[in-house]
Amino acid sequence: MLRRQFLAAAAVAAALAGGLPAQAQQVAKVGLVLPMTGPFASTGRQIEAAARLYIAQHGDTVAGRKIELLVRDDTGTPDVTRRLTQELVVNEKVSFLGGFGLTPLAYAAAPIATQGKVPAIVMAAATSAITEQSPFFVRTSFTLPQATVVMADWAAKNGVKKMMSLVSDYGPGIDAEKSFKDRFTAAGGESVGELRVPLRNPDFAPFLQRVVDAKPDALFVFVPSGVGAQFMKQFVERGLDKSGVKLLATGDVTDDDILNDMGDAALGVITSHHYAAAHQSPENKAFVDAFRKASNARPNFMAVGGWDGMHVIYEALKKTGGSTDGTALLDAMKGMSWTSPRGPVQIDAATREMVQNIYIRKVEKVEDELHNVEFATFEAVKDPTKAAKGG
Ligand code: VNL
Repeated sequence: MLRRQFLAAAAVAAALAGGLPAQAQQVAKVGLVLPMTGPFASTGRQIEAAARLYIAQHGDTVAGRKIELLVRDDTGTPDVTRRLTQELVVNEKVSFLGGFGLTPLAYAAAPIATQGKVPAIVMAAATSAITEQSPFFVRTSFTLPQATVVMADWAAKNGVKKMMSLVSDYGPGIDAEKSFKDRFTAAGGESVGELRVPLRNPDFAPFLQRVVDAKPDALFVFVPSGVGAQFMKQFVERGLDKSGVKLLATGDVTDDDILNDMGDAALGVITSHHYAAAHQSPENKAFVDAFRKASNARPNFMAVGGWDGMHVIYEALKKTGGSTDGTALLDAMKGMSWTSPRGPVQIDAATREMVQNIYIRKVEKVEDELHNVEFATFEAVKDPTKAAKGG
């Protein structure tokens, strides 16, 4: 009894002296699991830089809690994602998870977020089914079907009759292939071939030869962020840039991080996506300028996913008054809307997916740099594969 009283008194004294363990009351840890090395390191770099910029601009204290950012490198390997995510939840007791550079990495983290009841912000990976793997997933990137159906509509309306597709052979590529074909053929177009290229160490040459032989009006392409330059190089080597086959793609291919190094062969490529560094708005100008200043680089769509992911975390904490209860935070995120550097966005309360504008863009030279210049806007597009769920 005496000992208990003594301990209680000691705790009060410590609290008065400001010595209460800060962990328990004042910190909210955010654990980002990202590919910081390996073939998809650019995705990790972009997201980390954007998250740090967000914190630098908005302060590191929200609703009385100090935000502590922990960045872990999963090298793009699902087993490593699983181990690091587990460590962040069990040992670091993070209040938020985030990152997830590729679809298999998001899948690896899903059961841990669910078990730990930790909100997990998918800032990059874009296979539609990801958010169905955990009720604690909220996505601030996009889905491939969301970007792709817009491209298919545009192609059908702009004189393209015969299409081929070429995609990386995994989740987002399969999503892109299917949404394009379904939408384009429903509009009366014809698909004359669907090509799937391995994700790891892809050699596009034999696949591109089949495109040369089939001579479609257009080729629709999805490869993940970072891989587009290699694709473009082989596209040109096969002479496809001068063959009359129009190149259409999702914006992953003309990723702003690498676009400028692709050279003039990329000029005229038409893509659909939710973000371009060249997007014209005051919010985006401020974002791009600050990002360039902090990182000496152009932000790509991964960066905007990281930036908006931090926004969701900050605003959710404000709404809960600093409570880090996972379910309360999730509720706070559902239905949230704001003006992102990409344009107006909302987290669909029913699906936990972004409702956002999808832009059609064309690669053009702007002040001596290659840019994705937006020329048409499809407003407030939902993930079409979940449209029935509404929200
Ligand atoms: C994914 C989708 C990855 C789109 C990407 O870049 C991308 C994915 C790394 O879901 O794995 O641009």
